[in-house]
Amino acid sequence: MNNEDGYELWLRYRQVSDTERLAQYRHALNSIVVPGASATAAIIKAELARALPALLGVPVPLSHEPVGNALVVGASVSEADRRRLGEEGFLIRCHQSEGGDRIFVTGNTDIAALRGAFHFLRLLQIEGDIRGLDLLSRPRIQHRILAHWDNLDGSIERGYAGRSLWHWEELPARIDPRIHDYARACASIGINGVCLNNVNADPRILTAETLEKAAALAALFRPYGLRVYLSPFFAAPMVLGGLDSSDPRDLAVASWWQRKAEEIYRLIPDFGGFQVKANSEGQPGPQDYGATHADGANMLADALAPHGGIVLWRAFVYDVAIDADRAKCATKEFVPLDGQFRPNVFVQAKNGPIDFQPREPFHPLFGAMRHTPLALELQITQEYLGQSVYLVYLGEMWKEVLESDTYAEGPGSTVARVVDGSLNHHAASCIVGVANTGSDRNWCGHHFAQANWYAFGRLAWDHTLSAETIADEWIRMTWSNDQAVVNAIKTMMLGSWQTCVNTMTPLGLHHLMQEGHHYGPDPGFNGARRADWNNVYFHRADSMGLGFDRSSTGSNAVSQYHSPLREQFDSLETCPDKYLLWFHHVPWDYRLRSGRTLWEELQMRYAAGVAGVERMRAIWASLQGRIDPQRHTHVSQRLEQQLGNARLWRQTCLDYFGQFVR
Ligand code: BDP
Repeated sequence: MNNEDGYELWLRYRQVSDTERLAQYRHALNSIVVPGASATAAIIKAELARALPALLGVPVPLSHEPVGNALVVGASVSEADRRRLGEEGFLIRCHQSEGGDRIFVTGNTDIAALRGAFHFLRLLQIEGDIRGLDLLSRPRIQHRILAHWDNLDGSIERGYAGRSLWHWEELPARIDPRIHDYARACASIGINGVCLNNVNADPRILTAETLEKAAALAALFRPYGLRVYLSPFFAAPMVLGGLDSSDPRDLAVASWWQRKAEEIYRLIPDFGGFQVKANSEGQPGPQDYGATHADGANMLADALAPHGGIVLWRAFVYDVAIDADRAKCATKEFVPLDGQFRPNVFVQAKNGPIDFQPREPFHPLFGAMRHTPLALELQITQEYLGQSVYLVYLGEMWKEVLESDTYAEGPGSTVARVVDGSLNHHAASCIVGVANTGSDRNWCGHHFAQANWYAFGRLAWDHTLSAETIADEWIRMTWSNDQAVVNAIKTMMLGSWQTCVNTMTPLGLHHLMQEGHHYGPDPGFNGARRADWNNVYFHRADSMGLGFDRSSTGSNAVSQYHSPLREQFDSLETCPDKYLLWFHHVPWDYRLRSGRTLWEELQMRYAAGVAGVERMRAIWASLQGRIDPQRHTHVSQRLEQQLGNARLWRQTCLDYFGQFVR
């Protein structure tokens, strides 16, 4: 078996192994016709010309007219379909004609046809049945954005896979050809936006010089259906424009942003918009002038609106003056502003109310702002989940969030329905994933971290897909179609998130990671300037028990959830185990549903974290010889490291918490 380095991601296009399927595909695909002449059509042609001969093991010529049974890919649909498909939706349909059978992949635009082409290729890659195809697929969420926390110096905040792919210093004169492969990968899973820079923004992102660089990337991305977004620095009018204020209510400030927007759109006519971190962790914002988040967001929205741009205004704020419980701050700040935002503003919240922890309950904001479209921000890069050492499949975690019922409009008011706009009848919708890509040869540091990039795109397109279906596709494309291999890897992936939760923060614990870099355990950490940057703030261990009391007798964060969740979370008896220590300070000898005391359960969970990694390691070892040696060794080494770290977590946390147990 040839060594592989992971560069090809899920677009490996190895020859189909099932002989019946292979015969079926060879029969159906004598020729390819891509009638379009656009840059996107050229990308479709190149992809099919690369993929089909490799998958089928025979030449599949591109021709102007169908020869024999043919695949026809391009933008042309009937009037009736036109409306159903929207801009990016596609159809894949079989037709019989005299000259031969045809498979048509069509949509309203060439971009839609590109999406359909990748979908069709996926069917072959997973060795599915393509006879009698008749399918329509359109995205459930309109803006599906990868957010890169890349800095202009090439470093990546919370990046664990090398340096920035953009090579800012070389742009615009030279564009790394690798970026085409990045764009292909994004296009293949339906991502349609790329925010180029860190939310902790460098003001220089908006200089004329940097905008030229961004424009070069935007030009590359355009035919792949990817729009560019930027994270501006809110005080840019002062830093770059020499104004003496950045107050959003100041007309000179607003007109500076208008001119900046005009400059951007001259260079990037399809610019997506701004993602803004303001008045958060030291970033400047409207509150510096006594103005509100709505004032700030609206000013930027007004500058972008004439050009069709949007503002993603982040709700990651936790000002102690608002509430001593960090989990409550964002909802308290933003709910009073509901209804005040311009139509092209999204308020963007992380999945949970604290900060991308291994597990959190969903962010209560999702059930609390019906007049404002809410964007969901997920973190693909595993900042708090073992970085590029841990094997953690995040598809399951994201499904849990998406399927969480907010009860905002009664049962069935899931986070997914809030985010896709259907619950509150918003036409606009958006989901953002903090990217885990970098210059490492395998893109994501860990071969299995590629699955999270993949899963983000697939769920962003269709959040009704199951985590298992997505894993199945990814495994077949990335590793093997051998059913035994697929089953083994799926078993590893589907338990991996819970293993990570058990390893680090079982039963609703959160934020026990080492300061700064957030890898490894440090439950006793208490040296930070702010109370809520200390780990002891989050777990509150004492001789009485463990956990943050957010019940009605504590911080009352439960009140930010709708009934019946509020009551369910509020009571120790009904609060789900997985959130127990999130919402309650629980006595050490309290008996859980398992019959074990809290202290016993905690020991059991930390042991389960270690056992989970041991299990993955054993399964992986059993696959030796069925996976190429290079990737097999790489993953084995990572699992070994993960196991060491899981043991450290168990020991450190049990030693630490054990001190309090009487
Ligand atoms: C935290 C990260 C920090 C980010 C921040 C954010 O540690 O690097 O800047 O989130 O999302 O989790 O703004």
